[in-house]
Amino acid sequence: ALSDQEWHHILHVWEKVEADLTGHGHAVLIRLFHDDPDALKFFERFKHMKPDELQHSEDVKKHGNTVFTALGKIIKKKGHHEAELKPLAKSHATVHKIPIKQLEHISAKIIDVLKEKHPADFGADGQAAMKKFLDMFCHEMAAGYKEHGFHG
Ligand code: MNH
Repeated sequence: ALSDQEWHHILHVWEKVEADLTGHGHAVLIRLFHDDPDALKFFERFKHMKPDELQHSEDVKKHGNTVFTALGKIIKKKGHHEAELKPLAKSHATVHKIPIKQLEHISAKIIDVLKEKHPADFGADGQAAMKKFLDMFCHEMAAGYKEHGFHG
């Protein structure tokens, strides 16, 4: 579990993120698709797009907002996020079929983007706390996956 101090660090940088959830989510998706073209294959709606299209697509921006809104809802529960995480694990296991490896990839991109956009509000302690949270998130998603018989 995370300490109060760790949640404080995470919520501190998240307050900055919330000024532009779409921009942050979009930046993370673009980074994910660029660094790991395999990630794009899971998105029926985006997989035909070229890098330049992805960059400008309103649909990709909207999905960035969807992802970051969901993540923010989980973060704000400070560990009491069962009700938010369970449906996400279910959809990603049974509908989207996203390997846990991909969740680990996006987690690394989230940290990279926050480091770049908020150097003053996301120092070593904040980065460590966010990593701990995202590790827990991936771990709990994997546990949820197993309940649905998906061993991605
Ligand atoms: Mn993901 C849909 C949140 C990581 C692929 N994702 C959704 C939805 C939410 C969401 C919310 C819409 C509701 C639902 O279907 O459950 N996703 C997240 C979060 C993370 C995440 C919070 C991690 C952080 N998702 C990933 C990763 C991939 C992925 C990693 C693939 C590499 N997600 C999808 C796909 C959809 C989706 C595919 C369906 C998109 C569509 O509408 O066509």
